[in-house]
Amino acid sequence: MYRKILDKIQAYDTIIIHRHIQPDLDALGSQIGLKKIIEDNYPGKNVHVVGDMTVFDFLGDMDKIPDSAFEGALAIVLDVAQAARVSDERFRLAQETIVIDHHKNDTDFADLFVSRSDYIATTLIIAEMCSKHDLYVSADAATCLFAGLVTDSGRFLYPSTDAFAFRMAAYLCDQGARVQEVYDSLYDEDLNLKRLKGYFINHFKTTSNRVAYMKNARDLKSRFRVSTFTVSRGMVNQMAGIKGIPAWANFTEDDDGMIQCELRSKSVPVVDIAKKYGGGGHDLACGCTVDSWEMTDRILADLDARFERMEEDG
Ligand SMILES: [Mn+2]
Repeated sequence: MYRKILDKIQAYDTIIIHRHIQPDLDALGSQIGLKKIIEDNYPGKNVHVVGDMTVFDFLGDMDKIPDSAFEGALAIVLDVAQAARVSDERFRLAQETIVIDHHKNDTDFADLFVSRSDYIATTLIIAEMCSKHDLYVSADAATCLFAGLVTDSGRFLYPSTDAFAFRMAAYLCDQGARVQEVYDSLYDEDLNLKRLKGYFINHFKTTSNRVAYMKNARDLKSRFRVSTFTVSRGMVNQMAGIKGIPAWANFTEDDDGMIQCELRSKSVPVVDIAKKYGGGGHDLACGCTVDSWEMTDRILADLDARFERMEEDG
């Protein structure tokens, strides 16, 4: 399968790399890392990265390219398989599209789909492709891939962090990944972010079966001067790692009045609940978007029912 990807890269002069909207470090790390890898191993090719940006800008910037750049180009889409969630929809203008993803979703647009839903990060797929095919991985590229691995594994804490993840971490360190630089970027926080975390810890509620949740109205963002993404994806795990709380959910109103739902669970899969409301993701970390607070109550009721028999587990 990796051979097929590399053959396609070889065949095209222009390669444009996409990933999902509101990128996390797995999306950006695999995107910017793959760009560097292609540039280093296939000199002379035009490689571009496109999409919206979030606070995670320390790995590099996006490129501004005209529509004409997509003509006859290969588009590679990373860390997302559904067209609606791809940032910069101009991938549709490309001649051919490859999707490389580790989520449990099918693709609805790819010409070639490489899916590894048992991998903890998309950057691991890129890293494995490089190690298996002896591609040169610079220290910069390795740092990008490591950033995706360390964040999508919850700093190597999530239960699905396996031997393969650690082997790939070692491989990336061997290629010169600057681990300390990644951690410095992750842990040196703005004061307003620290205060927002405090707010979460002090204000979350629990359902009768001890599912923790937060409902964040729009004004919370202006109060703490942060984005929807920061409140939604960035804060959900403030409710993680608490004895007796098997699952937690974060509901955040975005600027369009839609409510972004982030669902997390310690060990019992909840992704079917996210899917029921039009979303998806991983077994234990998934999400969906709904259009009313009433819908969030339905999601909470479903989550609460899931943990009805689990009270005694604590
Ligand atoms: Mn990912």
